[in-house]
Amino acid sequence: MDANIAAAASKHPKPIDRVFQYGTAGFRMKANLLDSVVFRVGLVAALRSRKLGGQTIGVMITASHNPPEDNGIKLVDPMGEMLENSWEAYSTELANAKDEDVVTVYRSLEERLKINKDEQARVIFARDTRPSGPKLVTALVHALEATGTEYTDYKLLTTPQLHYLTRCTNTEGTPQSYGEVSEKGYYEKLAQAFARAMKGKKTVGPVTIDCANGVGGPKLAELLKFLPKGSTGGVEIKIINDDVLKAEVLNHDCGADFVKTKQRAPPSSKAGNERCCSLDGDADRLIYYFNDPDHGFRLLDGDRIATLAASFIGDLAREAGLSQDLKIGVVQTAYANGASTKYIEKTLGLPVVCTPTGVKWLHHAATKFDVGVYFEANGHGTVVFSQQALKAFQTKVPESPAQANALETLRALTELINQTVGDALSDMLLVETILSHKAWTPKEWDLTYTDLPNRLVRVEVGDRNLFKTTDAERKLVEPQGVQAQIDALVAKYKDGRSFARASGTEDAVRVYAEAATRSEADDLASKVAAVVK
Ligand code: NG1
Ligand code: ZN
Repeated sequence: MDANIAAAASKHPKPIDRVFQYGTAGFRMKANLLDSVVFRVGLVAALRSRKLGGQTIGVMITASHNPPEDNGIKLVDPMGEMLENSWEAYSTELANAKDEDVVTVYRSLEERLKINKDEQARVIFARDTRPSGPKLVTALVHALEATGTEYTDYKLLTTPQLHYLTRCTNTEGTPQSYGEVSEKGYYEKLAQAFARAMKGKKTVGPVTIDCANGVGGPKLAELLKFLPKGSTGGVEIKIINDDVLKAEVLNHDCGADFVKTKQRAPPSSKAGNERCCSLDGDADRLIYYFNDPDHGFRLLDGDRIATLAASFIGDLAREAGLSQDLKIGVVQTAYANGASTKYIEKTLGLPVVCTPTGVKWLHHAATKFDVGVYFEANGHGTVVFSQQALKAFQTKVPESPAQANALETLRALTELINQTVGDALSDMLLVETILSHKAWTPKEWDLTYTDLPNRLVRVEVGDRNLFKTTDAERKLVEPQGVQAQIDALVAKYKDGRSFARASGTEDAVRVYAEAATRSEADDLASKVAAVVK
């Protein structure tokens, strides 16, 4: 086998002088630099599977919201979660090995991690619509074949679909079965759960969905075939930006990242005051928005989706007579708007936990609750339910028709929500369900609280690694003295809050600031940026 791995590795040489790092979103860069990385991640996937007794590991080739010429790769653990933290370092180690050392490092990891050499490795994989995808798949397959790994190529999928399939594969035939192991099984599960959760409620008008010209377009079209039709019990969906044939239009002037960072609708969106939403390039982020006749463009971001979901599930738990038994909480990052945090704590009366940036941290913190709602402001998130919550929804004997109703809706939500990872298609159906139950237009949703004006600035610095944080990235411990300067600035602004941290995905430091007025938020951000620079 060593000879096979060495021979295959030599077909995927590492670019000289490149240092790779498995970051928050796996490995991500210009696609033409990725060949060796993908090959080696294939080796890591095989090791990881064997370490876990032959459970199936997922591999996703995507660069999400990044431009079309980029690509990336990340690993999915058996229950559909992000790769366990310590393995990021092993992936990084193998990705940076010299070509001639690949086999040695592979064997050394096997030894250090006490991996059984005879265990059969199993991997499933998929990719998004980028033109570089098929060639990278070839590199991955070379690694899987050289290591005698059993694999299934699911071709084009959204990232959350691959997470779903990974979990289904590993739970098939057990009491924890997560669903049928097929793409069709995913659509059927979502569609049936949506029909149950809607309970014949009416959706208020159509929703326009911008698919970022990514893989979400064809997959949403497929999902539509399974969803109930008509505004009663169903939803009318208008799809825009679903061109996956022209490579250059992916994420260009459209998609969730565009809408969130530019704070405006895609130019292609002709929407009036009806609700619209945007997916990102691999359909794991979702952002809503609409044009308010009085106030113009209004963004309903991840914080809004979190508050909407938490309030709805909190109400249902109360109606079901379960609020005393279940701990419901919300997990955010420092980028969550301060007004949303206040709304959750004060109005909804729910606890909020803040974690560092990166979905794996949020997900982990959310599992500490019975119902853990987590979202990054950029629209990536989901809801996770504990075993105790799932059991309570199944076994609680209702004492009234209203209780029975609430319990049935809760059960449907546990099926509708993709609990493995943030999933734009599942999250969209969740939002549509909640708006229908509340008979809300986006305007009512928007009125639940008022965002504090805020500004996010990207600051180019000499060395971003000098910036070390604590307190869920809200405070700098290094460089020394910088935090004191930020604190002094913040103190001068009403409702002021600001922090600086090194980006995990770009070579820059990000400065976030919010304050009572637009001009104060801008002012605070630029002053903090000047301190950091
Ligand atoms: P970095 O570059 O570490 O700020 C960005 C996003 C995260 C997360 C990751 C992974 C912001 C401010 N940061 O991280 O929320 O989604 O990318 O995609 O949006
Ligand atoms: Zn994404």
